[in-house]
Amino acid sequence: MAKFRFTVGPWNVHEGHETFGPGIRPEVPFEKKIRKFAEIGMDGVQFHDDDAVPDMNNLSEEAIVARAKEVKGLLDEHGLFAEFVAPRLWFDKRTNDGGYTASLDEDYEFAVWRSLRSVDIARALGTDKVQLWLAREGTLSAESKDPVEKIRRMRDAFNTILEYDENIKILIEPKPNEPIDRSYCGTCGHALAVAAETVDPSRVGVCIESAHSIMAGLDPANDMAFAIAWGKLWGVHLNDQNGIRYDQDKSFGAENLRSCFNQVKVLYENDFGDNGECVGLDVKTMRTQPADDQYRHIINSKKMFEKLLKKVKKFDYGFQKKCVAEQNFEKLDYYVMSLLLGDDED
Ligand code: XLS
Ligand code: MG
Repeated sequence: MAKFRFTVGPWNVHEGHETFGPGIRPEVPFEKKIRKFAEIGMDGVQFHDDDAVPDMNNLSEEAIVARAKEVKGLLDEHGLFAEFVAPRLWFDKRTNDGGYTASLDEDYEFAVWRSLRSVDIARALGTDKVQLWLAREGTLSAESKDPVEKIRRMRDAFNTILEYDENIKILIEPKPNEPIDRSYCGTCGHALAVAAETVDPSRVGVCIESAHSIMAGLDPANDMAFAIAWGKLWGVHLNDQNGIRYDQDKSFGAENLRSCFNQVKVLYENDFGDNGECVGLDVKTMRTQPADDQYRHIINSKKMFEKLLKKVKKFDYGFQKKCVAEQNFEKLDYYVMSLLLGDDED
C-alpha cells in the first residue's frame, strides 16, 4: 500500500463568482496558490491547460511549451508534481456547442488542437496524464445533433490524442450534466465503454468524482469499485454533494459521511496509489468563506480523508463476516454507524 498522495487544482481557490453573484474575494495569484498548496500538505497539482499557460490560444506551440516549462520550475521549487493536464473545452466560444461533438468542423478542430497542446503541456510538466472532463459534449437542444454520429466522433477525438503521443494516458472524467443539458458520456460505465472502442484501450481510464456520481443518482464508492475491477481507476476527485442538483463540490465528508467512508475503504482495500494514482480533491469553498481562511475546505477534505482512513483501518472484518453469515445486516449497519460515531464499543 503506497502512501496516499493528494492533489488539488488552482480552480479550487476562487473569488466566489457564480451564476447568481459576482466574485466576493480578491483574486489569488497563481504562484501564491502553488506555494500555499505545498504549505498545506498537497503533494501535487491538477491543471487545466490554461492554468499552466494562460492566453494559450494566442501563443505558438513552441511558446506554449516554453511557458509550461517555467511552471514546471515553479512546481520543482515547491516540491510538487503535476498530476494531469485537462484541456479547458468550455470557456472558449468555439466550444459553446461542445468540442469533440461540436456541430461545426472548425470547432471540432479547435477542440482537438487544444487537446494536443494539453499533451504538450503535460509532457513539459512531467506527467503522462491528460484528463478529459467532457463539459459540453452533449446537447442543449436534443434534436440539434445526431447522437450516434457525435458519440463516435468523440471516440475519434480520443484516438487523435492517443495517436499524437504513443505513451500519453487519457483519464475520462464523466459527469451527467452541467454545463451541458444532456451529456453523451455521463457515467463511469459510459466512459469505460468508449475507452474499449479506442485505438488503444490500455491507455484510457477514468477519474471518478464523488459529486458527479451522486448527480447521476449513483454511488461514488461503487463507481470507483467498478473502475477498479477492470484496472481503470486512474484518478479520483473527492468532494461531496447534497443530492442530485447542480455540482456543489463540497468539502469531502460534509454531506454523506458513510458514503465517503466507503470511498476511502474501497481505495484503501485495493491499494489505490500503488501505480501512481493520486487522491485528487475537487472542492470549492463556500461563497461566505473569508479570504484569509480560503484554503480551509482543502485542508478539511484531506483531514476528513485521514480521519475516515483511521475508521477503515479499525473496521472489524471478522464481525462483518459474522453478520453476513447470519444475514443480519441491521447488526452490520449499526456497527458501521457506531464506528463512524466513535462509540463502536457498545
Ligand atoms: C467540473 C469538473 C472539473 C474537472 C477539471 O465539474 O469536476 O473540475 O475536474 O476540469
Ligand atoms: Mg472534477
